[in-house]
Amino acid sequence: MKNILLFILFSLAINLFAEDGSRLWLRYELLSEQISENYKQIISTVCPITYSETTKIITREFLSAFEDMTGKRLNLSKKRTGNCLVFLIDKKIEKGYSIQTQKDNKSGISILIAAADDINLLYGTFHLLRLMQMQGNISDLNIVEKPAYDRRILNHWDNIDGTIERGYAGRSLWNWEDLPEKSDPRYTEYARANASIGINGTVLNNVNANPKFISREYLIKTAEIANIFRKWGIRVYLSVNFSSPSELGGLPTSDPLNKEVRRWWKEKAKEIYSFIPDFGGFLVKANSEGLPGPQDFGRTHVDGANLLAEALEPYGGIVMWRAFVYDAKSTDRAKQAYDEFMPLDGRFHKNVIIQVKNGPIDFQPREPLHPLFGAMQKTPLMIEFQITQEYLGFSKQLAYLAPLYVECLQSDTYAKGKGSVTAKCTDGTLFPQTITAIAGVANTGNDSNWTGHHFAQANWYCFGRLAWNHELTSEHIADEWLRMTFSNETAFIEPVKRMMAESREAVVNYMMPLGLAHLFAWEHHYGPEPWLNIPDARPDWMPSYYHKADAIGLGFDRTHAGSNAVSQYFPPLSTIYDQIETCPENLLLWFHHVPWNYRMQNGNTLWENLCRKYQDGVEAAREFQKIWDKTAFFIDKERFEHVQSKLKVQTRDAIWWRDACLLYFQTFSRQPIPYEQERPVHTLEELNVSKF
Ligand code: BDP
Repeated sequence: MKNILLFILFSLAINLFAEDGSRLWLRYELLSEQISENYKQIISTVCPITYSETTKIITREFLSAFEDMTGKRLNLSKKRTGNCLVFLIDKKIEKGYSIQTQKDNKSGISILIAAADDINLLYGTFHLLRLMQMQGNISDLNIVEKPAYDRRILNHWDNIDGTIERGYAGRSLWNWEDLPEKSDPRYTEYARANASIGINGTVLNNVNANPKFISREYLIKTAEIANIFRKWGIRVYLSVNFSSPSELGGLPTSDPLNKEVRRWWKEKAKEIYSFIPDFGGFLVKANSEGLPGPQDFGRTHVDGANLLAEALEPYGGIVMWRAFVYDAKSTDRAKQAYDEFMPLDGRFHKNVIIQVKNGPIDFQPREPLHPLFGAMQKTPLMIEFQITQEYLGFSKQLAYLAPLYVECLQSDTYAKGKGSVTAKCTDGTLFPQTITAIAGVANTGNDSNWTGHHFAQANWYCFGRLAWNHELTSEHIADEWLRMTFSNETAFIEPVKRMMAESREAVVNYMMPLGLAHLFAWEHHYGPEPWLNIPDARPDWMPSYYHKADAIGLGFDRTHAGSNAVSQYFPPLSTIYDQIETCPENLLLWFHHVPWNYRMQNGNTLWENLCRKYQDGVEAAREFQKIWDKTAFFIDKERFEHVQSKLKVQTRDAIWWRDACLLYFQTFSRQPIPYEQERPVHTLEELNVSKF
C-alpha cells in the first residue's frame, strides 16, 4: 500500500515538472536530502569577485543553481570566511582553470576556483556545478583543466531568411529582421549553454554565404549579438562570400590579386572591427559546390586565403579556409582536397587555418580519416565535424555522435610514427600551430528543445566537451549528459548509456555498413536511394558513383590498382588500407571493390555479411525501443513520449533502409537474403523503383 502511495506521489511530482527540453543539461534539479546537506556544509558562503559582466554572471549562476539544487540561498561575503567558494585571478595560469579544496586552520574549508581571466573562471564554475549536478564528491577537489584547442567553434549554416541549411530543429535562432533593435532572450540562453561546455566561438551564417552578411546593415545587427555573447566568452565569426567585392562592393572583379579588391577587403575589415572589436574572423567556402573562389581568376587557395588574412591581421582576426573541394570531373572525389592543398603547404599566411572535414567525402555515417590530417605539416589544420545529422537521420533518429568524433580524433595518421592521432596532429602537439581550433556544424534551431530530438542535445554537448578535452571517452560524456539532462538513477543511466553507445553503429549498419557511402536520397539526404540515376546531374552526387555495384561485387576500388587514394595515407596505413586482407572490415567497401562471394573474417561471404549488418541495424533500433520503454518511471512524461515516438520512426525507417539497399544490391548479387527471422517487408516496386 505504502509503495503504491509513494509511486503515485512520485508520478505526480514528475508530471508537475513536465519538461520541454529547453533547459538542456542546465536543469539543476533538487538533489537528495543527504547530498544537498553535504554540499551545504562544504559551501555556505560565496566570496565573489566583481569586476566585469562575466563575474556578475558567475555569481548569479552559482547562487541560483545552488539554490535550485539544495533549496538554500547562499550568503555573499567580501571577506573570505569558512566554508566559502572563492574566486581568484591568477595570471600564472596560462590557460583553463583550477578548482581546489583548501583547508585552512583559521578560515576553515574553502573551494578555490582560479584562472587567468573571468571567462575561465566561468568555465571553472560550470565545472563545479556539473560535479554537483552529478552528485559528485566536492570535499577534496584538485582539478586542473586546460583546453585542447584554443578556438572551439560552432558553425551555423543559417541563412538571412531564417532558414537553416541542413537544420532539423526549426528556424534560425537569429532574428535578423528584428535586430538590432529587438534582441531575444534565447541569445543569452544559447551563449550560456555554450559557455557551460567551453565553446568560445560561433560562425553565425551559412558557409554558402550571402555577401549581405558583411554589409553595414548586417554588421550592426551582428554587433548586437556579439555584445550579448561577449560576456559569455563567445566570439562571433562570419562566413564570407569570395565575390563580395563585386557583389556587395560593386567592383568589376573579385580577383584576389587586384589592387582595388585588396583595398576593399582592408576597408571592410576596418569597418567590421569598428562595430565588433573582438570579431573572430572569416570562414570561407571557396571554389566548392559552385561557390566563387580564387580559382575563378586563375589564382590559388593561397592567394584567396592570404588576401583575407592580410586584411584581418591588424585586428587579430583569423581566416578558416575550408578544404571541402571536389570536382564533377574528378574520378575520385575522396582524393581531391589532398591533391589541391598539399602543394600549397607552408604558403599560407600565419593567421590562416585550413578547416578539414573529418573524412574525405562528406560527413558520412562512417569515413576513414581525412588524408590531409598529419600530411599538411606546415599549415595549421582544424577538424570540422557535423553535429547536425544531415546524413545520420536528421532529428528523427537517435544517433549519439561522440563515438564518431572520438573515432576520428583517435585515428592514427602515422604521420610521425605510431600514435600520431588526428587529435595530436591538430592540437599543436606534433606540429607547431600558430592557431589551434575545432569546428562543429551546429544542430540548434528555435525548437523549444533546441535540437529537435532530445538526444541530439547530447551531440551539441559532446562536441563542446571533446573540443575542450579530446581524451574524454564517449561513455564518460554520455554519463555526464544523462545525469544532468535526465536522471542520476543508475537503473536509468546504464541501459540508456548503452543505447547511446550503440546508436551510431546501428545507423551505420542499417544505412551504410562495411564502408559504403552516400546511398542517400536526392538532395535532402533522408532515406535510401541506392538506385538513383539522374542523367544530367553531377555523377559524383549519384549513389552509384560510390557503391559501384555490379555483377562481380560491391565497393569503390581505391587501392593502387584503382584510384590509388590509399597512397595519400602514411605507411603503414596506406598498405593496411590497400590490402583486402588487412583493410579494416568496417571500411572494406570504401577502399575495395569486393566480390559478392569473397570470404570475410568470420568465414561468411560479403553478401551474407552485408545482409547481416543491415539486419543488425534493424534489430538494434528495435532494441532501443525496448530499452526506452523501460525508462518511463524515471523521467518526465513529456520527454519520455517524445523520444518514444521518435524511436518508432527510427525503427520504421531502419527497415526501409535495410530493404531498399538489400533488395537493390540483390539485383546484382543474385543471391537470397538470408535473414533467419524475417523477410523484407517492402518490395522494390513499393519502394518506387521499377527500373534503374
Ligand atoms: C554538404 C551539405 C551542403 C553543404 C556542404 C558544405 O549537403 O548543404 O553546403 O556539405 O559543407 O554536406 O559546404
